Formats: sequence, structure tokens, C-alpha cells
Amino acid sequence: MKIVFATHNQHKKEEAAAILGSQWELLALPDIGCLTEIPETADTLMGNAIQKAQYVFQHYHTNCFADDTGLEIEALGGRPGVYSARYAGEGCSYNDNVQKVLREMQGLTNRKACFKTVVTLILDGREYYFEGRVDGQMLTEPRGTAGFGYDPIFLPDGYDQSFAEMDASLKNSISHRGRAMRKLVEFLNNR
Ligand code: ITT
Repeated sequence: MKIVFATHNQHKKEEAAAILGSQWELLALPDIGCLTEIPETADTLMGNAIQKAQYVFQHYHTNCFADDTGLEIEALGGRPGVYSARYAGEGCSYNDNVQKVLREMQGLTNRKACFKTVVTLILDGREYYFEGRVDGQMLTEPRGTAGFGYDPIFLPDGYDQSFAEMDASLKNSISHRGRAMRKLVEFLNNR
């Protein structure tokens, strides 16, 4: 069956596709010809996830889901949080964001952080929510080249590899998005 993931982020699409499995044909926004940057103006992850999913449902009349993810760093009062994508400013790169976090955390001993993902599904016009979280520590310098975003500076609890040093399947098995996505898949497969 076909389902649209309301994202332009190819990394997210690949992570989701690995979890959804082959019975679902996963299409991201570029695949349905949606090149618009969907507004994300809410001040919560859930608000933004709803905004993205509703945009696709209203414009393309299709079953879809969206994910909004934030990195919450305890010593920074929960920042970058809902502002994770453009933390270092409009048009910034992943590395700009990583460097800004490292600068702000210089000298801080409390390195506790977590990633949170909220997935909103719109199925036959009804909305459903799934959440995932992973706790860990912020590193003092980037490690690894896999993944995306803040992966090189996030060390999940219980592991000695950063997310960017792990292969995709290990990251998916413990990550915020992996956890939320598995709840989504369980729901889809059991309805
Ligand atoms: P879409 O809105 O098109 O889905 P996005 O990249 O803007 O893509 P989010 O708003 O959900 O996605 O994510 C905010 C930022 O958080 C994202 O740009 C990354 O920098 C970071 N991020 C999200 N998921 C991550 C992950 O699994 N590992 C590391 N960083 C992640």
C-alpha cells in the first residue's frame, strides 16, 4: 500500500523505509511533486508534525504521516528543541548547528540530552500520534560520518559509538525515530 511521508529529508525517508518494510510503498514530498517548504510555525514538535501532515492531506488528499524531531539538551534549558533544524540560523548546514551546540556547551559538565520524535499519521482523514525518545550524552567533538544532523555529537546511553559511528540498522533499532516509527508500523499492521 502507498503512504506519503511529509518530508524533504532523504535521510529520514531512508530510516522510515527500513522500518516500514516492503509491503508499504513509501513516497516522500519530492516523489509526489511537492517542492514547497511546508510551514513549521508551531512551538511544539507535535504542532509542527500536525502542520506538515495536514498540509499534505489537504493538498494531495492522501494517507500520510509527518515526523518532527528535536534534540533537547538539559544544560541548555532544552534547546535547540523544536528549533533544531535552523538552530544556527536560516539556511544553516548540519555542521553549523553542531558547531553552535559545541560552542554553547564548552566547559559544561552536564552533557545530558535526548532526541524526541513525534509522528502524526493521517489515515482515512483521522489523526493518530506516535512518540519516540532516546536519552544520551552530548560529546565534546564530532565523531563519525554516518547519519545526519546532530548524530556526530550524540552518544546514546549504553553505547560507546555516536549515532554517526553506528550503522543505520543499529541507529534505527534504538533511535527516537525508530521507536516512533515502529509504533506507527504496529498500528498500521494491526488495524
Ligand atoms: P522535514 O521537516 O522536511 O521532515 P527536517 O530536516 O526539517 O525535515 P525536523 O524538523 O524534524 O526535520 O528536524 C529538525 C532537525 O533535527 C533536523 O534538521 C536535524 O538537524 C535534526 N535531526 C532530526 N532527526 C535527527 C536524527 O535522527 N539525528 C540527528 N539529528 C536529527
